[in-house]
Amino acid sequence: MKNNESGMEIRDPSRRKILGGAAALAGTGLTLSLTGCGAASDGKGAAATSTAAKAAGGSAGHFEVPPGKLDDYYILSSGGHSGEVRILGCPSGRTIKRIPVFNIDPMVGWGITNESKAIMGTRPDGQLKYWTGDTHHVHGSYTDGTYDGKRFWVNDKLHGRVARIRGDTFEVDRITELPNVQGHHGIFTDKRDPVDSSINHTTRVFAGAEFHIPLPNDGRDMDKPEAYGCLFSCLDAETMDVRWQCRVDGNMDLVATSYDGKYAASNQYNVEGGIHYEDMMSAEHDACVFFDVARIEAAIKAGKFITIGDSKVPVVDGRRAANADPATALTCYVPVPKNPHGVNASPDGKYFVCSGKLSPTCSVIDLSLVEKWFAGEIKNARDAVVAEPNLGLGPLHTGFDGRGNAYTTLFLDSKIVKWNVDAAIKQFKGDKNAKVVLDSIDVHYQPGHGFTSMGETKNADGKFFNSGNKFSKDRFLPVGPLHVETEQLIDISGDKMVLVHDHTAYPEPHDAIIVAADAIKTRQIYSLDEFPNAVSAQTAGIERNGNKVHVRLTSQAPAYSLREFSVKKGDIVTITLTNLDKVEDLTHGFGIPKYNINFIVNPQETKSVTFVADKPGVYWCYCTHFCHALHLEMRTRMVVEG
Ligand code: CUK
Ligand code: CUA
Ligand code: CA
Repeated sequence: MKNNESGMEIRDPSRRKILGGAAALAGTGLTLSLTGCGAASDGKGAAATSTAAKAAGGSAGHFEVPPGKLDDYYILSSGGHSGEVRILGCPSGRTIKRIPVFNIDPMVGWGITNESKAIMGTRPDGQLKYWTGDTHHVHGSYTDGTYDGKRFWVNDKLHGRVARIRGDTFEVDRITELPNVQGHHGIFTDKRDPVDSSINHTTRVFAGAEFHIPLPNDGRDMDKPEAYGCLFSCLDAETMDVRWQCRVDGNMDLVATSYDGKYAASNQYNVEGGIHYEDMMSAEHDACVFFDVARIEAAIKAGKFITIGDSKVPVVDGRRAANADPATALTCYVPVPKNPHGVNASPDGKYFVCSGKLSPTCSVIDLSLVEKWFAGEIKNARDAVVAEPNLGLGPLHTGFDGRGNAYTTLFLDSKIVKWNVDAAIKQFKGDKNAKVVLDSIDVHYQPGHGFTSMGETKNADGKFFNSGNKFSKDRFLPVGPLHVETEQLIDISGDKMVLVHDHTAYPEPHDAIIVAADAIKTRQIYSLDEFPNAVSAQTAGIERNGNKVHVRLTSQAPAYSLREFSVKKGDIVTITLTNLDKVEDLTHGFGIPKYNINFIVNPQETKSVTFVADKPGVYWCYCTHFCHALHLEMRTRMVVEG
């Protein structure tokens, strides 16, 4: 047995060989993004790891979900550059649903139907404005400090958007593009109203911008990086309008919110405003910036804001120079060691933990001391840091068990470390006997996000920790150069962490939340009157208006209401389809060969598509979703006359 730099046990030196190179370089802070790739491409290393993988166990058979039994939790996971969100069961790890969000998905017709295009946003010519996205963080609506299951939100880092997902159908109902923002990364809902303390549910969604850009980004200041800026945005949870933005010094990475509703926080890794990564690492300290939401909204009421470019959204000044006086400050910058990653709020409401990334530490920020800084009672914001335990190499994200313990992913060490927050505070005060690190477990490999069951609520139950690993190497059958990712579920209910199982993750999820199944109430079918364009037996048929043709169809297994319909070459055809079937899961599809039309209608749902009938001929529109013994016979014939 040996020790690494952080003083922790190394259980398997053979395994460390492949990661050792990475760990050794980590001290320079330069190699974080490179190390995983280096290790992953080391074929010998991969072989050497398999013993350790076995040693790490996977014994917890009692968490198996037997056939026919349901999971205890939903996992809502981002899908990274796939642009989607996934729903998994926990503890099984089974994938239950993929929700198209910023991507096109012919399975449901997302990005194909008129209704989904209206949500995604179109250009004047009717084409989608964007059909790519990069989702990182999913968070839910809260009531009384815990998930109410009503709604979920996810960010799009690529185009600076926020999408809202309905909790009853797990479908996207709104997408908002943030003005003057690039690299929108962190997102979090408020847990109660920051201004009206009688409102105990989510009213706002906060969004941080990671990349500096000219403000506005219209061609000005391109060679003047010092003029670039980053905006922190606040959306209205109900209307999805952007309520306000706050300009900060430095950039923003992850976002967390306080349980009292008053504060949102974002960790910053580029207080330097650097353009190249070495510039972004030049300062000894970066920061975790706290936003006093009530003060920001009061400043806007008092007219102390600007607008930027074409945007009408009020923008307040949250930069250091404008906020030097704590009594009026909108923002508080708490210095933390250089280039931190995730920030997470502890379920007792007391602490925000910034994971060190380039520093082997986590910084524990006491919210009550941040509050004291805003009240002018303490001078130095750094004094709000009450612990900085040394945990290992590459700490990225931290989850909590509700029993005072934290679980931090160590990217470079490929470990999860369990540590006690109170003990870390005692140690920081000088108690040399404080037992901070309680346990650690190898994960496979290079974990990014890690999250606990109900861990971002006051009902954190300390049952499971999910490690979202960035490299799977030898854990699954190889499928060519790119490997699927591994998520590892860990039982954290006892003193020792126990690996439950690996499940695969199609690249590449970042964050997720684990939500108790009983917090979510889904519906069985839609209701016809939710759709103003619903087709009934009376309105079904074909209607022509110049070269615009509207085909109104209903479906009822195993037939569409029209057996055939004719249009003329050049017609602009809209097909509206209402599924009259009322049985849960009795979904029909509608595909048109050669016309790129493919979508489904769930029971009692209505969708429409519009296209130009530019190819004469006979086209069998058919049901793509298996629905009935006569599913293959479920067709209608579209004749496009030349
Ligand atoms: S980030 Cu990816 S592992 Cu976008 Cu939450 Cu940390
Ligand atoms: Cu209707 Cu298959
Ligand atoms: Ca930095």
